[in-house]
Amino acid sequence: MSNENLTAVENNYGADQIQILEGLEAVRKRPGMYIGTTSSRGLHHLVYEIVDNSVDEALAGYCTEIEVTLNKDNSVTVEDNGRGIPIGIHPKAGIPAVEVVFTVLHAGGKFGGGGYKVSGGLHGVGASVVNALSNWLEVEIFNEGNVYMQRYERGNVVSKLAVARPCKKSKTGTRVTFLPDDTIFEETVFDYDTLKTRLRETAFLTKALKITLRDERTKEKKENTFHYEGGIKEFVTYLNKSKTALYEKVIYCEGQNNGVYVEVAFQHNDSYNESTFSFVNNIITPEGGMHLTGFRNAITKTFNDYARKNKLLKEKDENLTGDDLREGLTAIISVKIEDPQFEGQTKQKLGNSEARGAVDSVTSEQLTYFLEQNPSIAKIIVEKALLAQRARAAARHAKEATRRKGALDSFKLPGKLADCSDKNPENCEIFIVEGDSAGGSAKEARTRTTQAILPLRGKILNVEKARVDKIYANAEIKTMITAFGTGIQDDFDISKLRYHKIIIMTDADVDGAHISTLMLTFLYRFMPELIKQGHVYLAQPPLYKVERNKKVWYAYSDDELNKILAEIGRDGNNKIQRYKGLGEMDAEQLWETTMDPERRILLRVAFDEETESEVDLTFTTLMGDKVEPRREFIEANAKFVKNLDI
Ligand code: TSJ
Repeated sequence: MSNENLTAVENNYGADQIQILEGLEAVRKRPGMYIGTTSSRGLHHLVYEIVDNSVDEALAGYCTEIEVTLNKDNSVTVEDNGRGIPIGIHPKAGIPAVEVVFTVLHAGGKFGGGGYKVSGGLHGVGASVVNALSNWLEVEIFNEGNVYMQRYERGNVVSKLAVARPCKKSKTGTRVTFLPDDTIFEETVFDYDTLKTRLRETAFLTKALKITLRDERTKEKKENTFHYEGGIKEFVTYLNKSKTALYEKVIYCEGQNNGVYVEVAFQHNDSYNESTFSFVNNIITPEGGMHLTGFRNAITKTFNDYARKNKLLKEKDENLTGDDLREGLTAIISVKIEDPQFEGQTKQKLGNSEARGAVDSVTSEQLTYFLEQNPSIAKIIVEKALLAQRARAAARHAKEATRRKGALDSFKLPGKLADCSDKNPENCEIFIVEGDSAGGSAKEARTRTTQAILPLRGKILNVEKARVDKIYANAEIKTMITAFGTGIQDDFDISKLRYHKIIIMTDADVDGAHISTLMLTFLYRFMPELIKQGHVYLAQPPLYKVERNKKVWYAYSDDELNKILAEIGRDGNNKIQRYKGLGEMDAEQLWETTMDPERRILLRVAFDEETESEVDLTFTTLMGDKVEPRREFIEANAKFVKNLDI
């Protein structure tokens, strides 16, 4: 018997309580089973698990404010102004309900009134898991002029629930503070920006809820407050802020149908990309599902009906397709449902078929009415879709023409490509290299069996500002599509990928960064699976070469340069060369520093699907044409780099 259990017996806990401790012990033994991962991502999930409980209280109508504070000791405090977790004795467990919440797995929502209506087994269940994975956790409940307090360590009760101090009689709510267990998590330092993005999203999704995030760890205290009366309507405005909207209003539909609460908001912009994000109970569904299908059906049907009825589409005209109508669309679909079923390989796809009907009927009904009330907006959208229809036909022709010429066939590989000889894609990598001269060195340096080189001339097309027909007509892009072998968009087939590593190799300067971003934008918009499945990398050429007494060091950052100099001594015997571009390195240097799998540094490009809306915003902000948001972005933070993993 473990020590924890002995303690429990001495404290006169019954058999039930011993079961509880064994339950939480299971969480500590296999944390991955309960929070997915013990990486930084899992660490941040602890905060979301706790915050979700407060959000449920807000959805039930009893809480208007949540505050999240990162404390100096790296513990986190989450406080809400809800009713407070019930402190009465739980009839079955014979202990205070709050203690059940923190010590019984999946205890959330099993008591009380209708408070957890929409939690559906997703919210309000994580408190005991967080407790089990925390060094210590303290809960304070503000109730009738008293603050009730209880403390736990590694999931175990160390003090009975008791009044700790008085408080204002009118104050109600719950405050939880916990320190993640550093023997369980690989990373225990919270990242302010990660929490900020997620909490902003939560505030958008929960109309009128005010969420404040504070950082008390640093000298300069940080604080952000998110409070959106317009909810997802304001989310759409936020996502479109660096684009040019085609009309001022955000179209918004809301309603309840078949036990599903539906909210939909959208607005078109002058770009050619769709940015739609769907959520179930505030959780993003990266693979969509029934709610997304319902939305798409409603959009296609309602706009075609309207366009026919109002003669914007003539009898001989073909119907507008969903793709036509969604060109330049920014949309949020949010449903709240009692018992969500998740499907698909990664369980990120909503399976409840009632959600399809509900979103379809709420959207169709209210959108029909909206279009009748706003004929000028209706006309703008239909005309945009008609242009898209024509461009799509042109693109089809362009594609067919290129196909006829065989330019997209992988057996007609582009002449500029120096291909590798190994035919197993798993062993192969392709370097996309900026400029012919660097391309030349790379071709000389490479391992011919497994490394292919594709030099690109100049800047590639900015796909944020071009339609599909232009994209098919662009030589550099065509070359890449052919070399990769997968095709793009609807034709995309990952099983045809010819290289498992696609490595973008550009100069370590501003121009190089710009070219990398253009490349990534192209991949993100047209072959997102390549990024999602981790096939895309950025090469890291060194910034400096240091020579001393015939010995050579390479530094990949200023910090590293300083470290090297500190080690070898800063005197006249050092020769320091700053690399301005790949072209300054000869083939051997390029191999040693940037291409040799044994010695190089590669950054794998990754993005967190949970905050995909932020990734989308990153690309449109970096590549869009509004200058102001871009400056703000670059000054605020090179967020982009945050999406990179080594
Ligand atoms: F997860 C948690 F338990 F740690 C936690 C819960 C953490 C935080 C910061 C807040 C909460 C929480 C729980 N806030 N509000 C509530 N509400 C209830 O637990 C509650 C209150 C009253 C009734 C009722 O029917 O009277 C029902 C519930 C579920």
